[in-house]
Amino acid sequence: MNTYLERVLKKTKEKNANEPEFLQTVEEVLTSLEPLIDAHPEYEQAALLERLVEPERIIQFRVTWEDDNGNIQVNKGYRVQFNGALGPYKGGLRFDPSVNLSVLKFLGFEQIFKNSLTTLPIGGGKGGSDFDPLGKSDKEIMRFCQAFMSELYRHIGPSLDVPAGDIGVGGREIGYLYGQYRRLKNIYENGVLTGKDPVYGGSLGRPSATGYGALYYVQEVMKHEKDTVKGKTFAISGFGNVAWGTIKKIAQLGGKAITISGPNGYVYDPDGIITDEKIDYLLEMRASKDMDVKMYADKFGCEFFEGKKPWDQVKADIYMPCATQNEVHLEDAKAIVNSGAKYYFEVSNMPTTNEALAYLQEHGVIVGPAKAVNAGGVAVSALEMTQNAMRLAWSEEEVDARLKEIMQNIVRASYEAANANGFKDDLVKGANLAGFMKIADAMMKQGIF
Ligand code: 2IT
Repeated sequence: MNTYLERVLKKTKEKNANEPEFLQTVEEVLTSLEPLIDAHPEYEQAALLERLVEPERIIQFRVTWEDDNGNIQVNKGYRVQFNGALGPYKGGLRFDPSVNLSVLKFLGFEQIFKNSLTTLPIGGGKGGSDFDPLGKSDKEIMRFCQAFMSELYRHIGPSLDVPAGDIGVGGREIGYLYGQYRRLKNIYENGVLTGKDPVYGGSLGRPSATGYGALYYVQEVMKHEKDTVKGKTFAISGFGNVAWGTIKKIAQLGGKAITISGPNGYVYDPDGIITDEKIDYLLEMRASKDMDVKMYADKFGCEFFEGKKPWDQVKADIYMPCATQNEVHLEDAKAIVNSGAKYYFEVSNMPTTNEALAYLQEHGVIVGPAKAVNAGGVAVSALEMTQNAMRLAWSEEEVDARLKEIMQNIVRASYEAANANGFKDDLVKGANLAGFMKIADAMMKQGIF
């Protein structure tokens, strides 16, 4: 391996030894960049990679709130402002008990490359809390969001850092967060957050953008393979906003999603999640306090497999994890290869361990990486920022047309970067290379700091 790359990887591992998720993504990304690092010795002189793997700023704070029983609760709050070379820091907020600095640094690092791939002017960031929304009342959610924003508001702004949603943060939470921001700053600055309801400046089509965008990516790859979505079966994990948009667009394109999953098991629906009733029920389930995927099995009379994941159980033409990180391990990858599936598209962030990803690719499965496949969400967020800055609202059709074009360009740019660097049609390496080129260029031009 390139000696500079090797040295930076080793040093990063030493310096962040207690951050496994972050190291996983750094290793995956940096090892893809070798041809570009070889071709640009000036990067080493400018310590470009050392700077790239170190967040520009991390804010960590205490969030104190009162639950419905009058007890005082304390959580950790974070914002990682990872890289601002291409624009204001941009990325979601995740509220989940698994949130820690390693998880947010992995998400923030991925976000830099994803946001670069959209070609829109946004840097990379991520934030959140170890707060667990499960079983919380609406008032508790509101009080938590207000407490969280009471510290965060001084670190963000429409030209500084623009958070959005992620796991555990949807339209309702964004509303409470924005209300508190407006109250504290005494200004109408709705470009500070994206994923808002359209009634106060949210973009039409933002809730479905990640899932729809993923399918536009899938369509473009399948076109390259002279193949089509129509008639294909899809194994999906998760049942939140991202899975919903993905499943809805699969149905529109004549495909059939046959699984969904939650933390405690998966549901197999051989008839497919194709009717409006079934698709709408996903949203209802998500909005319920229990957020239990088993509700779907009970309602539509299909089987729930407790403690199991769809990967090694269900045969499908296309696999699309839509839940969370590290949900597909080596043994799952083996099962997917054995099923004879030709395609695997990551939709959730880093759903695949590095060894599982390598196994899939070595065995001829076409892999679309999360930072490219799910970029439609943040792309429409960037469109929301533009609409807010211009004080206008585009129609849903207009937003969707732009989303489609952005996703098609990401596929083209990925093939191009892969093939120009000797990795034939490798969409994983291609996405890393294409994303990196713009960031590196911008960082070099902005001087050393
Ligand atoms: O992972 C992601 O790209 C998101 N959670 C959305 C980020 C955004 O700013 O819309």
